[in-house]
Amino acid sequence: MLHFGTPISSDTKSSTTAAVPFGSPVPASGTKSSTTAAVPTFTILATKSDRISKKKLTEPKFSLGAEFLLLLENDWRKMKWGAEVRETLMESVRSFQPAAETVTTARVLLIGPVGAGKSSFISSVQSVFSGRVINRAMVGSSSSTSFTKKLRSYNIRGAGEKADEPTALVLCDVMGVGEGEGTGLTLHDALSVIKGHAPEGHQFSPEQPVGAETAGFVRKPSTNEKVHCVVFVIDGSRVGSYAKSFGATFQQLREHISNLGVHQVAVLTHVDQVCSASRSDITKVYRSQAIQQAMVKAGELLGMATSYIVPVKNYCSALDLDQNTDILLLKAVDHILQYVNLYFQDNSD
Ligand SMILES: Nc1nc2c(ncn2[C@@H]2O[C@H](COP(=O)(O)OP(=O)(O)OP(=O)(O)O)[C@@H](O)[C@H]2O)c(=O)[nH]1
Ligand SMILES: [Mg+2]
Repeated sequence: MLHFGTPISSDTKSSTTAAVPFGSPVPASGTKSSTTAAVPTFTILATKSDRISKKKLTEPKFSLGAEFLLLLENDWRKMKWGAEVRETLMESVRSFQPAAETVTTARVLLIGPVGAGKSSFISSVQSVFSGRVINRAMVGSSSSTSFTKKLRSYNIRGAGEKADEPTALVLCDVMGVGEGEGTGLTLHDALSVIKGHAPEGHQFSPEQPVGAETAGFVRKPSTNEKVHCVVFVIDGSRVGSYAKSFGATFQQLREHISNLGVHQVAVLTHVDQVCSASRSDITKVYRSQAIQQAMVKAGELLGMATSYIVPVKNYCSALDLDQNTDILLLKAVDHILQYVNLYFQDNSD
């Protein structure tokens, strides 16, 4: 059985390298170059009797999770907001079809540390299509053990009057990856899900890896049953304090997943806790230097260029939908679907 930390055999490694289409660890300088263009000027939003020295303005001190008050003058990633943008994105997701004749739905797996917001992301995307905030995938509270224990697949669809409007998107929820060995999802089980061997509803247990003896084991999964894209979900407010072992775990996982020809992207959650200005106005998300830096940190953790990472604010405490929060979530889905179709392009004969 493969655990995180198990060395990758030389065979796997060589073919992995050949198959890895992206995501080789990005040197800090490379990552920086995509973002430094936006750095020059800052606007101070609140003063808080802050005796801000000149040094602080030019070299802002980054403290993750703290209230951070600096905003860049211009967005470092172009983004449009408003009702029309929301409707266009909704339509684009609704009309999405996997670029493969035999496949009806795109299966997307969310993987990430315990409590990162995987289930919340599924519920939030479902909320956007339902027209109201709902808890589809059960959400826990931040703790050291995963709240989600079973493999659950959610077809994103309209609710109420729009119940007959399913999208071709299926989001798969699994147990979170733990900090220590033997806690949370194992590498073996993560790969079993991606290959389509794990049955729906499978209860994860590090002592009982998915195998031929697992009830409902899918011996020969069809392309429909396999995962077509993996989304790493990282908590932006904790990205600076994750255990060092996570970096090795994720990079090992990424090598194996790339070897299966499955593309990966990442979603940075909890951005409302990284930047207070973005909490009150989510359209500031791409002006926040704290969020920008959290994305760079997430890229370093995952060995992934920041262009693969998108920020989101999940619906957690709000009871009503917000147009711009919807847009950020829909943008994330749109981003994911681009990489889903690369899977079909790569695997079409
Ligand atoms: N403020 C804020 N809280 C969030 C966000 N996303 C998730 N949360 C909260 O984080 C906690 C964990 O969320 P879950 O969705 O259960 O996380 P998970 O990754 O599914 O966790 P496990 O199933 O335990 O691995 C919950 O209390 C959520 O309400 C976010 O974007 N912003
Ligand atoms: Mg969960």
